[in-house]
Amino acid sequence: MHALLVIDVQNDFCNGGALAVAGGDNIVAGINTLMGRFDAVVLTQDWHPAGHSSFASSHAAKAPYDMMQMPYGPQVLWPDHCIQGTVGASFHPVLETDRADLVIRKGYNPAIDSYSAFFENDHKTPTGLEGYLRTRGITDLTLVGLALDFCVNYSAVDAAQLGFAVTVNTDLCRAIDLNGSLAEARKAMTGAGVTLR
Ligand code: VGL
Ligand code: ZN
Repeated sequence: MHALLVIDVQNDFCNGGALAVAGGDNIVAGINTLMGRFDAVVLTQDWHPAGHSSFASSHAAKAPYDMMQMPYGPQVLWPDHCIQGTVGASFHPVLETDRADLVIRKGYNPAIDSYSAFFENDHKTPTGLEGYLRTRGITDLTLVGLALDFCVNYSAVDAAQLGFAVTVNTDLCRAIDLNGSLAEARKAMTGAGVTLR
């Protein structure tokens, strides 16, 4: 059983969004086309409360893209994005969300960011996605979406470490590429046994 995992194809990561990823809009049609070829389709949705600890605006004297030491490790501080219930948090209007078996939300814990669809950034708190996939008999995962060097990367590495056979279709991803994060992400994914194609 092979699932398509569509990471964070939301308005705030697309053209005009609060944390727009260059070319984000251009992958949506291709993702829709892919959906029909899998046994299951899962969408993730970045879903932060206002005032989330990953927002630069939540910290005095911090600007977007600064780093901050959190109890769980270093964290990039982002512009406010994907706030629960806002248009920015909604899926891209062209994404065929009706075809999803499951939508899994993440990043709702005010104190911990969650790049990965499997674990929050403390690398311990599960989202529940692993149990869903296993109980459905899914062994193989293909990942697409935004952003390749953050949420796709963390999700792919966690999935591989959990024992899933993981492919990232990089044509249907776009990256933020912050201070070499794309090259680092490619190395992390390859090192974890993820197939990039
Ligand atoms: C993401 C930064 C902050 C992502 C989410 O989807 O890659 N990046 N929140
Ligand atoms: Zn986020």
